[in-house]
Order: sequence, then C-alpha cells, then structure tokens
Amino acid sequence: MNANPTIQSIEAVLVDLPTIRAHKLAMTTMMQQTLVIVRLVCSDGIVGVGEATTIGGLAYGDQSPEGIKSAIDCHIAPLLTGQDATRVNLAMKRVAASVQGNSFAKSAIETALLDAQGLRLRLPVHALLGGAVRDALPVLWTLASGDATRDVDEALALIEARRHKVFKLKIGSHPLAQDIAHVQAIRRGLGDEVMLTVDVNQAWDEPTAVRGIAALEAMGVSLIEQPVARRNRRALKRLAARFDVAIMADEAVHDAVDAFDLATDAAADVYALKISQAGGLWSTLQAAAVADAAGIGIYGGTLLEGSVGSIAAAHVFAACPTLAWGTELFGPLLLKDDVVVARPEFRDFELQLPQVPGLGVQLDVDKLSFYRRDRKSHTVA
Ligand code: MUC
Ligand code: MG
Repeated sequence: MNANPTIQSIEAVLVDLPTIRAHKLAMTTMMQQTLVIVRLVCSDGIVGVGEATTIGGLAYGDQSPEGIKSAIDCHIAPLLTGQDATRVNLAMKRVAASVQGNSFAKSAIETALLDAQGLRLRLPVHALLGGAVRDALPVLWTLASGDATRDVDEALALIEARRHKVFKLKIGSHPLAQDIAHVQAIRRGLGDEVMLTVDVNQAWDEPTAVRGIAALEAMGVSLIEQPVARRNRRALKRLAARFDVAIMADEAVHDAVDAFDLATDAAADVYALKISQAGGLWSTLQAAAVADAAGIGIYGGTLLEGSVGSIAAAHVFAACPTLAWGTELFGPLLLKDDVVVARPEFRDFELQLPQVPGLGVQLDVDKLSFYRRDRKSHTVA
C-alpha cells in the first residue's frame, strides 16, 4: 500500500488586484491584474500554493484567467484528486497525458505541488530543483506609464532607492517616429550610463523593425525584445543576423522545443523564459538547458505575476547555471496590494530568494477573500 500523502482537493481562485499606475503595453493598457491562485490541499494537511497570471485577458496570449481556472476546475483537479502528492513529476505526466496545451494551468499546479513537497521535506523549492546558484536575482523595472517625463522621474527615484538600475521601455503602440522620440527622451533624461532595453511585443512588421532597431542601436539600447510577430521566426532570424544589438525572443519561445527550433535557426541571441509559458518550473529549466547548450543568453521573464508566481519563477532562475541577462520579476511591485502575508523583498537592485521551506510565500486568507472575484464586495480603484 502506498502510504504517501495524496492530493485531496485543488481550488483555483480568480483574484483582481489594482496596479499602482496604468501600465501601457503595445497590446493593452493594464489598470489591474488578475491572478489565478491555486490552493492544493494534501491528505497530510499540507497546502501548496501556485499562481498563473497573464496580461490583459486574452490580449497577450491565448490563455485567459477564466480559461485557466476552468481548465483546473473541470479537467486537472479531477485527474489529480487522490493521486500521490509527493510524486510531482508523475502527477504532471498524468496531466500531460490528458490535457493538451494549457501551460499556465499546468505551471500553477506544478508550483503548488512543489511548494507542498518543499514544506513537507522542509526544503526550499530551489533545493528541489537542484539548488540555487545565486541567492538574489537582478531585477529590472519597466517604464510604461506612457509619459516620458513621468518615466524618467520614476526611474531616477528607483535608482536612488537602489531598487532598479536597468529599465525596459514598452514601445510599438505608436508610429515608429513617436516611439523612437519617446526612447530618446528617456535616454536623454537618464543619461548614457543607464542600461535601457525595449520590448516591442510583436508590434512591428519587418521593414519597420529594420528602421526601428537601427535607430535604437544607435541610441545604445542594449536589448530588443520580440520586435516582430511571434510566428514570424524567419524575420526574427534575419534581424538577429543583421544587427549587433542583442535580439530577444519572448512570445516566440515558450518551452524547450521552441528553444531548440529557434536555436537551430539562430533566430535570437537571448530567450525570455516564463514559467507559465513553458508550462511549469521544470519545463523552464529544460528550455534554459537548451539555451545554455546553444550559447543563447537567458533572461528571467514575467507576465506580471503577483508574489506567489514571481517567487516560483525566482526559484527557477536562481537554479539556472547561467542567467546572463538577469530578470524582470518585479510583478509584485506593480500591484497596489497582494494576497500574501509578506511580500517579496527587493533590495540593492535584487530580489532576495526565500530560503525557507517551500516557495516561502504564505497566502493571506483575509486578503484572498477580499480580492477574490466571486466575493466582490470591494471596488478596484
Ligand atoms: C512582456 O512581454 O515581457 C514583462 C514586463 C512587462 O512590463 O510586461 C511583461 C510582458
Ligand atoms: Mg516581452
């Protein structure tokens, strides 16, 4: 008889949280963020938590918060209830056998299983992944208020507070000349010493990308993220070959298979890896291993998750042997509030990796009931 604890129940909760300011991306402007928080209760009384979060409903990708919850409630929870809670890989294999796609839901479930297992074994999640190579992660900040003067003030205050010293600018929603002028204004305001990157979020066609990247390269921008459509790998490859500035694949690289295909085509210099796009923590490490093998730089990406999802990703990126481009795990800082007891610690330009058992993030039950969508007694301001 298997005496291991089993999975008793899985709950997926939609949580709507206000952001500290409007966050403008090429495809949407965020005023709030919706998290899908997973609580996985085991027969030994241990509760693991996970999170899946995307940007702008279906504006960013093809999995919505409501769809993620439904995949968990209707398909994944019935598959896992009663299964061994300690055999995380076996549980995820069982899910993979019956659930196609749905990488976000899978990532949240795997996170909750690893959190529970870490709590059980009294080990941090990164130890379950082979151990941290670093105890803190460099984190950039995205300037995306839509107003260059406000962006410059925001960046200067963050440098002064020693919270961030690298900044990513979201462009692609305006005509090229306007976007370039916006980057130029921020470059002028911050000076040449501050490292700037841009994320186009697939907004350009190839001719626009050629003109845009040339201008940005001349301004000393360090990294150009996903300039063209996700599926236009040939254009990405031509751009990567044409320019010296590093070209990063984001929407185009989800998992190890994408990582392999893009590497075969020499289509990008850097990969932005995200646990929810990869389909979990282990899948992210697999994609990172492919990147390493191909000599491609790794960047710890975010979909602006709250504390649970961001810390899950932090455990992964802490365990990556190489992390040449740092991370953007600042999601919790973009939220006015969160559903955890203590929010992650950002200090000296880095996110500090929890060293306690499990993820090291504890749900705040009062905040969870306050912000959950199905108990809407509040208004998101
Ligand atoms: C993306 O495409 O990179 C990451 C930071 C940010 O501001 O937006 C996200 C999504
Ligand atoms: Mg991006």
